[in-house]
Amino acid sequence: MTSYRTCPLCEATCGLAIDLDGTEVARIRGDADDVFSHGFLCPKGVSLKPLHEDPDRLRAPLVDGREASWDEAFAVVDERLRAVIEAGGRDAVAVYVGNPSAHSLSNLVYGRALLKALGTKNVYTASTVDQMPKQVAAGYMFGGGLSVPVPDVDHTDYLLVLGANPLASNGSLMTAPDMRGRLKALRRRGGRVVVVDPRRSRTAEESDEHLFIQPGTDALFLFALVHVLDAEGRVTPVDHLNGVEDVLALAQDFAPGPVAEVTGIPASTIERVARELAGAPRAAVYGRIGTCTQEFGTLASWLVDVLNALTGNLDREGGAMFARAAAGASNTMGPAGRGRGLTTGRWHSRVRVAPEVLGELPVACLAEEIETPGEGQVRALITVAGNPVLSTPDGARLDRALEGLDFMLSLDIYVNETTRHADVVLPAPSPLARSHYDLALYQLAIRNVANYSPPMIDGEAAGEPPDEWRTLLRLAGSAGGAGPNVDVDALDAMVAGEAARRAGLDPQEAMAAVAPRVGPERILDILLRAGPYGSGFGARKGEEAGSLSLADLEAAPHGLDLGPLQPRLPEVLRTPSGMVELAPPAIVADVPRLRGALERSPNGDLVLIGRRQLRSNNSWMHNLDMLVRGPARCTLHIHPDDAARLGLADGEDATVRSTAGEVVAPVEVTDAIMPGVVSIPHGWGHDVPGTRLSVAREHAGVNCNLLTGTAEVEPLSGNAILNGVPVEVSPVESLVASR
Ligand SMILES: Nc1nc2c(c(=O)[nH]1)N[C@H]1C(S)=C(S)[C@@H](COP(=O)(O)OP(=O)(O)OC[C@H]3O[C@@H](n4cnc5c(=O)[nH]c(N)nc54)[C@H](O)[C@@H]3O)O[C@H]1N2
Ligand SMILES: Nc1nc2c(c(=O)[nH]1)N[C@H]1C(S)=C(S)[C@@H](COP(=O)(O)OP(=O)(O)OC[C@H]3O[C@@H](n4cnc5c(=O)[nH]c(N)nc54)[C@H](O)[C@@H]3O)O[C@H]1N2
Ligand code: SF4
Ligand SMILES: [Mo]
Repeated sequence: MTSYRTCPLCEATCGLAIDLDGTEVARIRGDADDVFSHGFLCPKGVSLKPLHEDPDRLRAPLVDGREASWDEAFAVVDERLRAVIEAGGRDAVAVYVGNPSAHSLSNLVYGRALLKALGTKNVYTASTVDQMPKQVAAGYMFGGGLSVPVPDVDHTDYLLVLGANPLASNGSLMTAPDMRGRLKALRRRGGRVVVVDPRRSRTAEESDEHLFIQPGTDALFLFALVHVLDAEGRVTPVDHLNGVEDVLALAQDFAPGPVAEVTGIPASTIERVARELAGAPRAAVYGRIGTCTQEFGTLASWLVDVLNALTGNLDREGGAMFARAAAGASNTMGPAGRGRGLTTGRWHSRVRVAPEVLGELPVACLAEEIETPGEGQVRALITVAGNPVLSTPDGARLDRALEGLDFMLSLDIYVNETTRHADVVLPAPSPLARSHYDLALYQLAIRNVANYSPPMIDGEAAGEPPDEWRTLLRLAGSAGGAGPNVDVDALDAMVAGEAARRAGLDPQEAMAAVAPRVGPERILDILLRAGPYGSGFGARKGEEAGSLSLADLEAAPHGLDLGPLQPRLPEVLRTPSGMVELAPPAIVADVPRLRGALERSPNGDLVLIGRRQLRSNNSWMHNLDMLVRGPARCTLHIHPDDAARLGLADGEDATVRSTAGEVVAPVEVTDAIMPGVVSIPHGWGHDVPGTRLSVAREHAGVNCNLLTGTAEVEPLSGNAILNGVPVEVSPVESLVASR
C-alpha cells in the first residue's frame, strides 16, 4: 500500500510516496504527483524510514532516567512543577521551544495553550538563534511577523541571494521544494543568480556570480546598493510606501567606496549589481541565516525588502511577494490593510533587561536567568522539541545551568545533549504515526498550496507514544493547577473555541460546523473554512466566497495547488498607517551603529561562521547511519593562505578559541572559503556522557556553539550573533610539541 504525505523535516514540504508492507516501511520515494514538489526529495526524506525504526528513539516516558508509565510521568511532572511555581511564582518556569515545533500543527496550536496556562514571561525559542531579525523587520514594515515577502523564483529574471544556501538547506523563509531545479529553470530562461556569501556554497557554485563578503557586513553592502540606485536616478518605488525619502537620506552615508573597504566587495561590483537589479525586468533580493544571525541582522533583513520596494519589485510577479496561505495566516484575518503593527518590549528579561519580541525573550539570556539568584529566578525548564545545548550560544554555560535546575521536563524523541538533564522526558510519536499540515510554512511558500497528511500508521497499535497535542494539553492542565489528569477532550474544545474566536468566528457555530472532528483536525478545518479560500462560514458572498475545507484536502493526497502568488498590497498590511513603513523609527535608530562599522578595517583576525549540510538537520538526525556515514563532516574550513600562515595541514586537528570557549576540530583546507574566515557547522558535539544516541556518538563532531557567546545580542530582535565571531586558530598544541 502506498501512502502520500508531506515530509515534515524541513521547510520545503516535499511530497513523499511511502510504501508500507504491513506495518513496515518498505520504501520512500518522492511523490511525482505532488502539486508542489513534483517528485523531488532529498536524502533526509528517505531517512524517515530509519527514523521511524531507530531503536534509540523513545517510545515511553522517562522519569529520572527510567522508563515509566504516562500516568506516573504526569504525576511526577505535576508535583515537581507545582512545587517550583509555588516557591518561585510563574516566571520560575521557563520554556524553550525548538525548531521541529514549527513543522508541527499540534505543537504550534497546543504549545500556545501550554504557554498560556504557564503564564510565564520566560518564553524562549529557536527563533532567536534564527529568523527573529527578519520577523522584526517584517513586523515593522508590513505589520506582521510572518508577513515576510518571498522571492517569486519561478517568475523572476534576477535573484540576489545573501547568506542562504538553499541547495543544502532546501530553502528557508521561502518554502520551495527543489530549489536546484527552480534556479536551473531561472537561468535557462535567461535569468541571473548572484550569491553573496563568505563561502562558495553549493548554491554559489551553481549561480552566475558569487561575491565573497566579509561576515556581518551585508547591511553595508545593501545600503550601498540603495545609495547607487539613488545616485543614478534608478529608484522606482512601488505604491503604498511611507518613508522613501528617509531611507534615501540614510543611504547617503553608505557610498560604494567606503563600503567596499569593509565588505570586501569592490565598489565597481556594487555599482554593477545595483544597475543589474534596477535593470532586470523582474528581480528579487533574498536573505537568510547569514543575514540574520549576525551583528546587524535586523538592518540587513530590512534592507533586503527596502531594495525590493525601491526597485519596483515588492509585491509584483517575479519580485518578492506575499503568500496567501489557506489557513492560520494573521495577514488574512481581521480588517484588511490596517492593524496594530509591531510593538516590542512589552516586558523585559530580569537580568539584562532585554526587551520581549513577539512574545519571547532572547534565548541567549536563558543561562543567566537560571544562574542569577533573586526574585523571578528560573528554577524549572520545559523544552519542547529543542536541543539548546547544541543550538544556542555558549552551550557549555547552558549545559552547566541546566544541571542546577530544580526541575526539567523535556518533550523529545531522544535523550540528547539537552534532554539528558531532564528529570522527565515525554516522547512524541513517529512522524508517520501522526497527521501533518504545514500551518506556518505555507505562509512563506512561493506558490499557494495546501496539503494535509493523515497518520499512515496506527500509532497505538505500533506502540507509539500518544499524539503530542494530548501531552501538551495534559501539561497545560498541570500548569493551570488542574492536576495531572485533566479532561484533555474538554480542554481541546476550549482551544478550538479560542482558535475560532481569534479567526473572528462564533466558537459554537464553528465547532458545530466541523463536528465530529476533534484535535488538530478540528482546528485546521475551522481555519481552512475561515481562511481566504473558505466560505468564511457563510460570511463571504459572491465572488469572494470559496468553499475550501479539510475534506477537500483529505480528498487530495497530492495536495491542492491554489495558484501562483498574486499581488496583495495594500490588503496584506497590518500597519497602523495602512502603508508599508520603509523607515520604521526603531530600525532607523539602529543605523548609527551600522555607520560605526564603516570605520572598521579588517585587521587580519579570523572570524567564524557556520554552514549547513544536506544530510543533516540541525542537531537531531545524526543518529541515522544513512545520514552520517562517510567522511567526517564536522570540519573546520579554512582558506589555504590562512592554513599556511598558521601551519595547519588538511586532516590535522586545530584548536579554535574564542572569548567564550575552545574546540578541537579537524582541518579542511579549501579555497571555497574566503581568507580571514573559518567555518564549522552547528548541531554536532555528540560525545557527552548520558545521552542515548548510539550512532551519533560514533560521529560526534564538535559543538561550534561552545565558541559563540551570549554577551551581545542583536539589539532589535534579541537574536544571537552566531556568524562573524572572532576566533584564534592554531595547530593542536600536543602536535606542535611532538614535532
Ligand atoms: N552556530 C549556529 N547555531 C545555530 C544555527 C547556526 O546556523 N549556527 N542555526 C540555528 C537554527 S536556524 C535553528 S532552527 C536552531 C535549532 O535549534 P533547536 O530547535 O534547539 O535544535 P534541533 O537540533 O532542531 O533540535 C530539535 C529537537 O527536537 C527533537 N524532536 C524531533 N522531532 C520531534 C517531535 O516530533 N517532537 C518533539 N517533542 N521533539 C522532537 C529532536 O530530538 C531534538 O532534540 O539551531 C540554531 N543554532
Ligand atoms: N540539510 C539541512 N537543511 C536545513 C537545515 C539543516 O540543518 N540541514 N536547517 C534548517 C533550518 S532550521 C534553517 S533556519 C534553514 C537555513 O537555511 P539557509 O539560510 O539557506 O542555511 P545555510 O545553509 O546555513 O546558509 C547560510 C549561508 O550563510 C553564509 N553566511 C554566514 N555568515 C554570513 C554573513 O555574514 N553574510 C552572508 N552574506 N552570508 C553568510 C554561510 O556561509 C551559508 O552558506 O535551513 C533548514 N534546512
Ligand atoms: S528537502 Fe526537506 S521536505 Fe524535502 S525531502 Fe528533504 S527534508 Fe524533506
Ligand atoms: Mo532554523
